[in-house]
Amino acid sequence: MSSFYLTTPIYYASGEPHLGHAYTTILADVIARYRRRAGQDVLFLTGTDEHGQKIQEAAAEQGMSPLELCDLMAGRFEAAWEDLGISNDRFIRTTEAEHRAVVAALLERLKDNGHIYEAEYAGWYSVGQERYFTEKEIGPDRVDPIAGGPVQRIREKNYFFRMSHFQERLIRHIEENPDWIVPATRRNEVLGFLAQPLADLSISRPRSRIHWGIPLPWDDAQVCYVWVDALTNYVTASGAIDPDAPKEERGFGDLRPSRWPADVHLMGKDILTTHSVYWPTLLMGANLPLPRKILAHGWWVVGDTKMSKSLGNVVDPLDLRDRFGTGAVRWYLMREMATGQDASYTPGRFLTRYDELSNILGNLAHRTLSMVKRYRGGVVPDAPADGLAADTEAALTAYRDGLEGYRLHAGFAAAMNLARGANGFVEAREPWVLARDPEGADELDRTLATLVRTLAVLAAMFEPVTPTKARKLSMRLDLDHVPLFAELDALEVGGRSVTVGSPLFPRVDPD
Ligand code: ME8
Repeated sequence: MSSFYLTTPIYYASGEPHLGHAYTTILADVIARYRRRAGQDVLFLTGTDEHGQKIQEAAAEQGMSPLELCDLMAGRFEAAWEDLGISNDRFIRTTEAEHRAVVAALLERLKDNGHIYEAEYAGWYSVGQERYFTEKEIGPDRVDPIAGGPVQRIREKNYFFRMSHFQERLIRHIEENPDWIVPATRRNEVLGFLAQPLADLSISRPRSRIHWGIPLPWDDAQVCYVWVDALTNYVTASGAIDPDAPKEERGFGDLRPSRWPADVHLMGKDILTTHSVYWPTLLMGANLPLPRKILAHGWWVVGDTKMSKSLGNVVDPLDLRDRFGTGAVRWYLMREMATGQDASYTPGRFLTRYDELSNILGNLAHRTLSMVKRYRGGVVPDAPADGLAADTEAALTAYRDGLEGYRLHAGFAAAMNLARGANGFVEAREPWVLARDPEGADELDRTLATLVRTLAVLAAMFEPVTPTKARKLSMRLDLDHVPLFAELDALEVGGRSVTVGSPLFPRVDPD
């Protein structure tokens, strides 16, 4: 069985889960579910980023210890993911003992390989992004270029990683592997960034300033820089490094049997530089293989403004879920955002996407099942399900291309189009006319069999995005599970006893 390892960012334990975090996590979940159904052995990782200045300060503000805050927030993220139907195999927290030991082992390895040195550093630091920016990046107003927050001037002793040493190798890797960073616009951004000489990376902070971190194995007065700590989570969860083994057997160089390298790291475009420059060079320094793909998706805004706590416009995915259901939130996020581009949340667009579920897919299911009940006593006729064959084939091809090529919006558009086409098929065949015509019995049988078969195909296509509703639909079709793609060809619908039930996606009051 082939395996597939995918990751989301680990979210800062200082903030509440919001629509943006939900997007990346649902994107990962949909891919994970699709791959599992295609027979792959999936490892799907998410978690929380719990060290560093941001957490230390947030905890102090709330009168808690950093670990108390992290326990509370990790619990919130885990609960949110459960409510949104996330099927992660592991939830990692960077305060876990195993992770702390792997970070220490990685740092030690970088040092043993001669890539670490000590120096005095002065620069502009953003606590919001937990990173330094250059004079050029912060501009004349001296603000963090990603979120516009404050930066502070810091001068202190740090240890450095010779990131500059790997610049040429990284550029070559990106040029030789055009699909390594997707979409292409993001890849070009990274290449543009790498056109300037790459500075070395400060990888530690004095403990006198930041106590909340992992101490360097060789200098207890310094803690590991939070991004080096956080990025390492992907290796920790893979099992590639055994920090308890003797140094030469820990897994650097001769890779231990493990899930490393990851097949894809998913993230927003805000943290592309850390993932496509810091992370691969650190891996090169430690003699570890690079991840197979880095996907940076676009940014959710609200109307035309940035989502932010201070503006009070943060969209809570759990609120939407309480009103419309998990499937509706998942569908909206996957269908509305073209994977690499920005998207704007508006209640109107949300309702439009919900209406697709309700008026197209839900309606097709309801009318099909009702007609089987009304015209054939609830038993699917044993007739050739030979309508819509070309539409179904085309939809399945476009769907697979979309889900495997990280263009999920296009894949799901193809699925919804099939449902739309099936509604058109109902209008064209007019089963209510056939039912009154004694000569129409055969055609009515074939029409109903075709529609039921199409619903089974749609259940398979919608399972990754609306898993609960897909299961419900399958049960109503008298199937004991949502069919796998490999099972569709041989699937017999004739003779099954269907149940009509209540609408899958009930109409909502737009107010
Ligand atoms: O950056 N639109 O954590 P974070 C789209 N701890 N995606 C969004 C979004 C929005 N408006 N807002 C957030 C960190 N996201 C680090 C990561 S990884 C080793 C360490 C999503 O809590 C998107 O995936 O700030 C983005 O990259 C991530 O949340 C940032 O989460």
